Amino acid sequence: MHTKGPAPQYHDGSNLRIGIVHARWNDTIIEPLVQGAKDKLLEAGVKESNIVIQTVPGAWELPIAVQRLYAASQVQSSSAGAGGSAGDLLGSSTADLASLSAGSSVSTGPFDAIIAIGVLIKGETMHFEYIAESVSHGLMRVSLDTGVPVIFGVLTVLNDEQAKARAGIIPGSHNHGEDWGLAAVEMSVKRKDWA
Ligand code: DLZ
Repeated sequence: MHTKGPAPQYHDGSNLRIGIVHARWNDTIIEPLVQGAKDKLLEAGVKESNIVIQTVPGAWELPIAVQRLYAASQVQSSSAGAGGSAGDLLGSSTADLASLSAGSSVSTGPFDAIIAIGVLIKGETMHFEYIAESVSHGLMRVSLDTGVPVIFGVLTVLNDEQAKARAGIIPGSHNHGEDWGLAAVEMSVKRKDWA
C-alpha cells in the first residue's frame, strides 16, 4: 500500500540544536530510522555537534526521556560547554541522561526540537496497545507542556515487514526517519517565528 508523506519544506537548520531519543527494542529497524533523521538534519545544516542522541530501553521510556533531556538542556544553557562522546548507534554527541540532569557539560543550550524514535510491533498480548497509546499521549503531553516540538517518530506496526517498509529497508520503500528529521527542522524554525 502506498502512503503519501508531506511535501518536504527545506529550512536552514544551521542555528538549531536537535535531540534524538530512540528506543533500543527492534534495533535493526531503529538504526536506519535514526540514520535517516540524522541525514536530513545534517543536510539542513544542523551541525553534527548540535545533534545529541540518547537511547532508552523501549518506547515506553521515550516520554520521560524526552522530558528530562529537554529540562536538562534548559538548565545547561547558562553554563554551557561543548562535548559529547560516541553515540550508541551512530556516533553523534551523546550523554548519559543522569549526568545531563546533574549538570554535565554536554549541552550547549536548550533543544529546538526533540525527535522520539521507537518501533512497536504488535505481538500476541495487549502490550502493544498499552504502550502505543501511552507513549503517543505522553509525547504529545511533553510537547505541549514544554512548548518544544516533539517529533513523533514511533512506528506502530503489525509485523516486521511493515516496519522494514517504513524504515527504507525494503528496496524502493521510503525511510520515515527522513521525514522526522525534516519535520524537526521545519518545526524548530517555525516555532522561533511564532514565539
Ligand atoms: C515490553 C515491550 C514489548 C512487548 N514490545 C516492545 C516493542 O515492540 N517496542 C519497544 O520499543 N518496546 C517494547 N517493549 C519494552 C517497553 O517499551 C519497555 O521498555 C519495558 O516494558 C520496560 O518499561
